[in-house]
Amino acid sequence: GPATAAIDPLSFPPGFLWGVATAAYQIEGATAEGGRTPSIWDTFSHTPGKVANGDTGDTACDHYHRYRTDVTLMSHLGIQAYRFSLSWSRIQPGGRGPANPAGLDFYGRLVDELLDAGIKPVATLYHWDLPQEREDAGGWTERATAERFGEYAALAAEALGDRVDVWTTLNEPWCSAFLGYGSGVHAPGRTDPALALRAAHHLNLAHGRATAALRSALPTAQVAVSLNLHQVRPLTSSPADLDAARRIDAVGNRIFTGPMLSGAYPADLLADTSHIVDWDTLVQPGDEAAINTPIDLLGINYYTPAVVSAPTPDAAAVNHAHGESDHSPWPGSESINFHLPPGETTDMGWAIDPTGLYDLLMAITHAHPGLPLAVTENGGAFPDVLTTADGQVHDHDRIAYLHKHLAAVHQAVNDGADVRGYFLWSFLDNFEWAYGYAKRFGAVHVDYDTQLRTPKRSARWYSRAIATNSVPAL
Ligand code: GBH
Repeated sequence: GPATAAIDPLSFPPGFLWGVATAAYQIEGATAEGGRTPSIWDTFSHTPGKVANGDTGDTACDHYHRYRTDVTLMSHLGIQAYRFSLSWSRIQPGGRGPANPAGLDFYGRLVDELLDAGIKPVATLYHWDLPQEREDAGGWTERATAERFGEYAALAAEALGDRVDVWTTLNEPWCSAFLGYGSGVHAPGRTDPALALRAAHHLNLAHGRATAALRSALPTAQVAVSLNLHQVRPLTSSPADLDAARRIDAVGNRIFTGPMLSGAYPADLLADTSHIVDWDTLVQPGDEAAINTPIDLLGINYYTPAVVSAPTPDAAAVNHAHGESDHSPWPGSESINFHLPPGETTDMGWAIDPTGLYDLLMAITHAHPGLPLAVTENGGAFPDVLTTADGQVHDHDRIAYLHKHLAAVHQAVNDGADVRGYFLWSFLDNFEWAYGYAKRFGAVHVDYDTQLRTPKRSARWYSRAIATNSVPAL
């Protein structure tokens, strides 16, 4: 009502950037067009038993062919920025050698369309779709992949840098390393804690190499990385639970923020995992300095907190945080217990807890004062209620989720966190990795038979947030 509007308690600072996010393999389809070669997600999704319902990204949202109307839809919703990812194997088939003009052309056309619509492009170089040929050569477990990634970054920067001035190197390297090579629930589906730690280091190095390549090609570009930092909470304040939280924070968060932001791997992480990997041969002289190349902004992807307690012998077997795998994604901390906090969950079974986002933004602000931040992903999967009467998708639970989390971001900004923007995950319902099309994160509904897009009620609500630069009432 008018009283609320007059007080206007939840306004964001002027210039706060409102966006939506997607990723190449989750929306593009057209996996064999324009010279694209297979990625590890093509291989994985076509391997029986790896993805729910045998779903693949072969067609996905057919965005490769529908990008123009998708941008028009973004424009109608008032979206200010679009965070998308580039498919490495479209731009550089096989992950080495010269650029593929058709692949670059697709992203060039997408970027032109965005700029015409007044939408800021935010390009992510890597959202989990490693060229299969690179995996056949060892993938992220091999140092050479980091070097190849730097070369790919240079090609992308050269072709798109005149029109894209915000870049992120990696999306959630924790998932690439520990779900890809540890628990195996993501591509390439390997399950070896030593390989997972090697992958983590090479992803860090890849971030450093790509940042250097972007800097030298594009001196004025903004360079960022998106991390799924875990908001780790001990179940109780017992010393054993506190130590469990410290260990998960080390191998979940500081394994990336340590070298990226502070120039070194944390000593406690090295001690916790020295029986698994020989860090002295893995980390070569100069690596930590290369990974520490300054960034302009840290992207934080947040969905749910992690509540942990002391290790027990049966933990690995009952741990819900391991997903559909007998293998832990937590090298050296396999027996730590993860707990689902009481209260509401999303369709993923993840606890809905906006205080986790607030605490995360404040913790990173205290640990790295002055570091500009952005929420580069936040959102929830909810089953859609599609009413035939008015053809609308009444996703009130998603609106409630967004409302609470935006209020948490607003509170963090008020309390001193330098949060520059927020990207809703996701623009469209899409291929939700191991869950296939069964889980819907979109603000826009996708009918996978017709490819019809229908903005949900949450998309309308988000439009109002953007138009008012505030958190609207429910
Ligand atoms: C992001 O991953 C991805 O960047 C995006 O592509 C994806 O579609 C989106 O989120 C939704 O999944 O296992 O119960 O302890 C997020 C991956 C989610 C992994 C939270 C760790 C912990 C929940 N992370 N998860 S639980």
